[in-house]
Amino acid sequence: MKKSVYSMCGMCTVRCPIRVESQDNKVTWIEGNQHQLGGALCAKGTAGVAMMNDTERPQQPLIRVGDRGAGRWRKASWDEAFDFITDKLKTIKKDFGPESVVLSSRGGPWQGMYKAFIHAYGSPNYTNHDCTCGRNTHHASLSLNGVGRKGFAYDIKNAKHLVLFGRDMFSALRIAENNQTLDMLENGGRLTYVDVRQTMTGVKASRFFQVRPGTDYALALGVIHQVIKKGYYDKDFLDRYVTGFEDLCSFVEEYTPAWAAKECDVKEKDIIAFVEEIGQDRPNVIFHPGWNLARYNDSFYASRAMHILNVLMGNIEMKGGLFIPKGAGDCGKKGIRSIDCGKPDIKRADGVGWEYKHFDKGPGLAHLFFNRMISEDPYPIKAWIAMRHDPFSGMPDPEKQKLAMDKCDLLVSIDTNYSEFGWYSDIILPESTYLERDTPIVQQKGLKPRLTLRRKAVEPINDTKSSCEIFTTLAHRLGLEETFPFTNMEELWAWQLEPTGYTMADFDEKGFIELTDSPIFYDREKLDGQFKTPSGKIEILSEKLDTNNLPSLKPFVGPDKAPEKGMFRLIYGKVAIHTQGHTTNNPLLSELMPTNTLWVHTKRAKKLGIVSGDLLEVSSADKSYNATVAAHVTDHIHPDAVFTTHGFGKDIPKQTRSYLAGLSDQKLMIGKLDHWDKAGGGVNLCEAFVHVKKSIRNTKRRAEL
Ligand SMILES: Nc1nc2c(c(=O)[nH]1)N[C@H]1C(S)=C(S)[C@@H](COP(=O)(O)OP(=O)(O)OC[C@H]3O[C@@H](n4cnc5c(=O)[nH]c(N)nc54)[C@H](O)[C@@H]3O)O[C@H]1N2
Ligand SMILES: Nc1nc2c(c(=O)[nH]1)N[C@H]1C(S)=C(S)[C@@H](COP(=O)(O)OP(=O)(O)OC[C@H]3O[C@@H](n4cnc5c(=O)[nH]c(N)nc54)[C@H](O)[C@@H]3O)O[C@H]1N2
Ligand code: SF4
Ligand SMILES: [Mo]
Repeated sequence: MKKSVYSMCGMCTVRCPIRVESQDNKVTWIEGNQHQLGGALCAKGTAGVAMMNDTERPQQPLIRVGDRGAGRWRKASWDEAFDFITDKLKTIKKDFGPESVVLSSRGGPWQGMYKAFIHAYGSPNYTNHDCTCGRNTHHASLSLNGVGRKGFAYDIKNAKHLVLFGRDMFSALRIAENNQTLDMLENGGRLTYVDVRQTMTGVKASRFFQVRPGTDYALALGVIHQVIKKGYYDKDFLDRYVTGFEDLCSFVEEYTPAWAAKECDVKEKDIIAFVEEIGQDRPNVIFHPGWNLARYNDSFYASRAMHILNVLMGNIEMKGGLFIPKGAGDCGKKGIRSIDCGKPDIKRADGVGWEYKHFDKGPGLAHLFFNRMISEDPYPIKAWIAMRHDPFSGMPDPEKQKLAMDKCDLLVSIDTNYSEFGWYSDIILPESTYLERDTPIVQQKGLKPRLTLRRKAVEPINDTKSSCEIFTTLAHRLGLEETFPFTNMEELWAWQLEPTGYTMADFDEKGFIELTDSPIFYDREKLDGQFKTPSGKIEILSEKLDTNNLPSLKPFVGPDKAPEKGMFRLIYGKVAIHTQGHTTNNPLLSELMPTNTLWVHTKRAKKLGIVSGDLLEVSSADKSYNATVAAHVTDHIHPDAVFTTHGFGKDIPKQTRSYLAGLSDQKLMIGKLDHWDKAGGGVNLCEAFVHVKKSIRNTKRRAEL
């Protein structure tokens, strides 16, 4: 039978809208939803079928029989798997209290369901991946604007100038954003790109700054200085909605473009010319606060500087600028119901909310659990459930994490693949791939808010279940029906839609329900109340930071120095054909890019006697971990750094295509769990250094092996 469904791609967390055709339970076609993406998809999006059909993914629940990490498993029925987990969770609750269970997930629109599960069980310890992703940027926005990093969206298409600091968007894709940027460029808009190396985005840019690693904050301060000096800011907006501008003016006085140029290894005249451009293009200039610049010591302050630059441009709540995402209420409509449960009134084990009072308590900070698990302070942690999260790939120093995880009686991985954490865990619950599962309905905020959902294109081809089924069943077995008051998807959808007046049939035409016909902008004269700070204004000086002994305007210090001469800073990034660590074993994508390499600057390579293709030995700063990878010698990287693509160096024999292929950046980041930004909370992943030398293993011999 032929079928066509609207759904959402699941090959990365962008979740592009798609349409999938199938015949006799086989997927025959995937394309981007014509109504939103005009059919476009990225290479990963088209590799979804290969993932679904891959036999190197878990195909039924698996219970560990050997030692942790030994890779010996026995197949189990779902009934047995649910019993295994619920029995252990009941015993742990009885012996250690419900707070001794942590649940981590990869955030996203369904995290409310996972959070509700762990809260209903009685633990406050929900966490997510964001300490290694956008936490600094999030906290920077909160401290300034009173709303987090998702409190603003960007109307790139209508902008005149997009400024990206290490936001390599044409590798680290979001299709809609890429399309908007291409439209902006076609309309004559400018793109300024800042990175420590040349990238897919840099080559499309009208201006490129190759900076010394970790100096974005200096560049931003130099730009702010010049913007203020030239008067290229929106005085009316500042008067109306912003406090602390005078303090900013005196703070940046010493940070001249000449100073910034020296710190960043760029030319003063280029900074001045750039400021002239944004002077012409404002207010339609967008500074993206980025992600990767958010992983250095001072990234919280670098991100704050980006947010401040947006404020100076006066680009908030306008076409071609930043806008506040709108929801059902803004359309005069009632919102959907979502699974929810209040947080238990117990201290979090990561210290967020009591020891660290200025951080968002929602997901806390995942890296702060590990030391506390080892010391059992404030209480022991006895179970870790990882839902669509691989702490051993997404967070540094997996060996240290294992010491903490060994304190647990139960490690659960809910994953579509074997993750590095899953391989070490006690039980793997295989989730059906995105093509084989339904999800709850979600609201997508924006200028035109909408309701959408993922719907299965085919029935699961293996003995797998959706996370919604998994959490609902676990909840029912643990007596938590009050939080999960439904038994199947149809009941859940009906319960969610009930207040809205819409029905499931309303999704049929386009795959989503638009809550309004035309974009909603707020009146710029009436933005009071939109900034959720104590004063209701955008606060350049934050009282919350002050009471936590943190400056609002921090003098530039610069990144860490290499501990020894000759070492390199290890930086990393994404490529357009892989997602984090979980597509390197995909049958199609592994063919397109089977391994990573290490980029080394030509001059440094020459000194080391390295040419492209040579095998290199790369060691962690303390030399306790070594790996071998091929060199990519290039002029297009700052000489202080080496660069690799994240997601390789996997150690899971069951995944034959990615097994030991390439280099793992996170395994080289020894000690980095304890190296984090006290103001922003993010892990300083980019402050890691490595030793690099030519390997004694020659390429020819390796090829023969
Ligand atoms: N060294 C280093 N560390 C990094 C990064 C880096 O580049 N280098 N990147 C950082 C960034 S930006 C992020 S966001 C984090 C990401 O860190 P993680 O969130 O841990 O990484 P992901 O690979 O997105 O997903 C984790 C797991 O989800 C599984 N998964 C994928 N799809 C599904 C699904 O549909 N259902 C279920 N149940 N599981 C699924 C994958 O198989 C994978 O095992 O890592 C961060 N850490
Ligand atoms: N194809 C693909 N797309 C993705 C993802 C994916 O895994 N694959 N992941 C998604 C996720 S979770 C995220 S968070 C985003 C990440 O999106 P981005 O942050 O844009 O992506 P990255 O590739 O991690 O990092 C971008 C760049 O930062 C540079 N960089 C390193 N140090 C510095 C510095 O000191 N200054 C500056 N200016 N640049 C520096 C690196 O060289 C790299 O080119 O991408 C999302 N999109
Ligand atoms: S960017 Fe590519 S992989 Fe990610 S959701 Fe969109 S189509 Fe899928
Ligand atoms: Mo991320």
